[in-house]
Amino acid sequence: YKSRDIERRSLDVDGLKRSFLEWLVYSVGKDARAATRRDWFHTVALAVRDRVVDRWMDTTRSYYQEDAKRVYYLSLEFLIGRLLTNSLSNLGIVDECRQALDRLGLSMEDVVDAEPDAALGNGGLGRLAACFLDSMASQGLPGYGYGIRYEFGLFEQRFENGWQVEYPEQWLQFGNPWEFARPEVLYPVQFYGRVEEFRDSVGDRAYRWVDADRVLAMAYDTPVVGYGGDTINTLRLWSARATRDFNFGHFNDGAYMKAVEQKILSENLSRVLYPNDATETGKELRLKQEYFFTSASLQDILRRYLQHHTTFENLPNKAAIQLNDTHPAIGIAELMRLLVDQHALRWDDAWEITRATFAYTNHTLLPEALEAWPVRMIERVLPRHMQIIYEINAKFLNRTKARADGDNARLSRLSLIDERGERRVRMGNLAFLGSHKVNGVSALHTELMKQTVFADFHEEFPDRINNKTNGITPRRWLKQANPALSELITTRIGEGWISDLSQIAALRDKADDVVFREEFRRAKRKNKKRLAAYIARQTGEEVLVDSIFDVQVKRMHEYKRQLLNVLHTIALYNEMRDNPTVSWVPVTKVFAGKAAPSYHMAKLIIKLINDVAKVVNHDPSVHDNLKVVLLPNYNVTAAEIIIPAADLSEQISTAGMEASGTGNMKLALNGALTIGTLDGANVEIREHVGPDNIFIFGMTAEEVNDLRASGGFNPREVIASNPSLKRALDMISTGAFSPDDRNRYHPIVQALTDGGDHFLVTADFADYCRAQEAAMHLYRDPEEWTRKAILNTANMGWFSSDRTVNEYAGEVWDVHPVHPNHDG
Ligand code: DL6
Repeated sequence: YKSRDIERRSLDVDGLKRSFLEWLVYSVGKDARAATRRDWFHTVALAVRDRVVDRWMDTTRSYYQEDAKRVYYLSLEFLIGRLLTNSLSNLGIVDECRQALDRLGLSMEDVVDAEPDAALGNGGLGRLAACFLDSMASQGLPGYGYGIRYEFGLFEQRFENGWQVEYPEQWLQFGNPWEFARPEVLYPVQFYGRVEEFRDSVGDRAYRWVDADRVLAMAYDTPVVGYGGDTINTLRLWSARATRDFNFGHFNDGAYMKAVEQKILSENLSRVLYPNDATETGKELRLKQEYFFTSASLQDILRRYLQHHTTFENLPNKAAIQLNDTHPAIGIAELMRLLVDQHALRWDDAWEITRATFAYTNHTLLPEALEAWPVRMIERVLPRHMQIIYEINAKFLNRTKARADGDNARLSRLSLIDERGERRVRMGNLAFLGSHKVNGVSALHTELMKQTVFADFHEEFPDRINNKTNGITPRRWLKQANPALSELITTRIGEGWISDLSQIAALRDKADDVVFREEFRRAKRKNKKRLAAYIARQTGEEVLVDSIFDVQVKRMHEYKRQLLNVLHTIALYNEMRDNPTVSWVPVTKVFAGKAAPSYHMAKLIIKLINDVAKVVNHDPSVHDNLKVVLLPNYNVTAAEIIIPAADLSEQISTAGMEASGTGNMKLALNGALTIGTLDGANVEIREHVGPDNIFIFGMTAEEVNDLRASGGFNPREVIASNPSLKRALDMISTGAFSPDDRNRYHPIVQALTDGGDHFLVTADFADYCRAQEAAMHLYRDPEEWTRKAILNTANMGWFSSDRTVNEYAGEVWDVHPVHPNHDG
């Protein structure tokens, strides 16, 4: 037994190989002859998991023994991606694993490719949560992620005749070797019912929530391996289970079938992730999901706290709860309910504790994305919470200055209840009021929060809003995704950058080193070949490796302005056709991204990109100088192939609308030059990489605001004065790309013309084309291009999510690293 125990921890090639063979036979139940790639993936994942478990328990035990303050990151989304390379890399055994597999006649790539991509998120917000998990563990911070174990992740996107079609993403179909089911960690979560008033033991008025439906939340834990393997944190995801009443009840025939239906309905809570990005649709199931995971997480947090404490006044000293957007904001009312109704605290004490425990991150200012639940729905689904929200609101409004000043308009803006039209609970206001700190995700976004959505709250609580510019983990987004570049960097400056990305600044000097530039280009070319092969596999299209890889990868959304890029593509296509003798810089336009299934305009834009690709890619008159590809099913795994290969990074949102962006950071870190507006974190990227090393164009957020406010913007005038824009739009509207349905793109043309062009695509078109020309001109000078690319990589150190979480730890959470004891 003992020797097996040692075997399980062994990190050398022989030990790994023996473990693989043992796991294959005794856990996967196959022999080497019959094993598929998937079997091998499960085998290797289980063997790697073995190497993590002791350290995981050490970590948890150290937190417990030190009664350390923990941070709990509550997020409806964790866009984790694959974990095998990540775990091997953070444990420092990638080569050992490769060799062990090699000895078994297996290729590491094949095994890695058999892992499904865990897409439990839509886009930026979910991926940020995953980067934070990596950074917290890598910094030794006691951090827990809490979320939902969706049975189906974000849908799988396929193109059928150029249109997006959604298929279920069955990532759990063959089991998940990374997780540990915890059937004993089970919490009841209630819905519906009514509230009963009664007198408590000292005669005070008290409330209880009765006649409610119950669902159980069951925990699944996934270890989060920090870099170096010292700290292994926990991601706890909740799965819905019907209560035992169902399993052990006695039914007559009719009741039995009803009960089975009931069981299925209650377990639907963790069935599927809502595929929205920046738009919410007010669905009851979504509200229930939010409450489900928040309530289970809070019960778990309180249980952990009560292992060391008997009263609650120390809760804020032991637990920091971060709300990833308003999705878990109902937690503020839930903690109040738990403290007041279940633990009999006085309201004011409970409120003080709640506020000191929670902090809230806002990720968008788009009005349609600000959650506001109908009062009638909350009253029905969570009746006690509605009462609590009213009470919080009444006490707050009674105290505000607005009341004293008689400023009713301000008072109604501050209210938790929006009284215009159907009455709704403004979750942003609840999150703001119930938190001691509220942050935006880039400097510009935080400023705009103060000026717009939270202007009144900011006036009321001037110290509460703070900025925490997003970051990305250099482990996944440089070390793992880009081995060619990361090995080159390590040979020149050592490997300190992996855990302290500020050290990458040591590359600045190398930008002037001709040999280094050559090597940097070689690494990029290797990545471009890899992407070209991927493009060929996915789309059948052959692209020139030496063309500019001009990349726009992100969710499809009008504010992100894929349309601006498409219009430029068409304009460039026309220029190339008009001037066939000019020696053009070849360009490959790479797009990828999913559209929310109900977002018709975004889906039409997808079809347009595919239609434009069909025409451009098959036109011999452009001599392969222009290719357009839209890669299907963009996810973390695809991003890891696309991003390291990019030359040009498209970050072209209407200024003021992209809260931060994180793809912009990943691309610049991998040596792509940004073409972008002064929006979100682009502003800070420009400051760091230097204005000479980025292509900035377009209106500023202030100019956008002024133009919109003036009401004087007329897209028709702009179009009429720009022949290349007019020609591109005419082609779209007359069916040049849709001969089978010439009116197909009428809604797009309409939106850009008589619709008023809300996202100012036409307004920024000319300057965007100027910036594109500057990029193409620079690309003709490989030395100069590479010099700037190196300066991008070298100057992105500040955008590590390690920096971001350290700022949160110091300024919001007040949590400190704990060094687990691995000797016990
Ligand atoms: O903060 C992460 C990420 C930002 O980088 C993006 O700019 C922003 O659009 C995104 N927001 C969302 C919106 N969802 N909500 N709510 O994903 O957050």
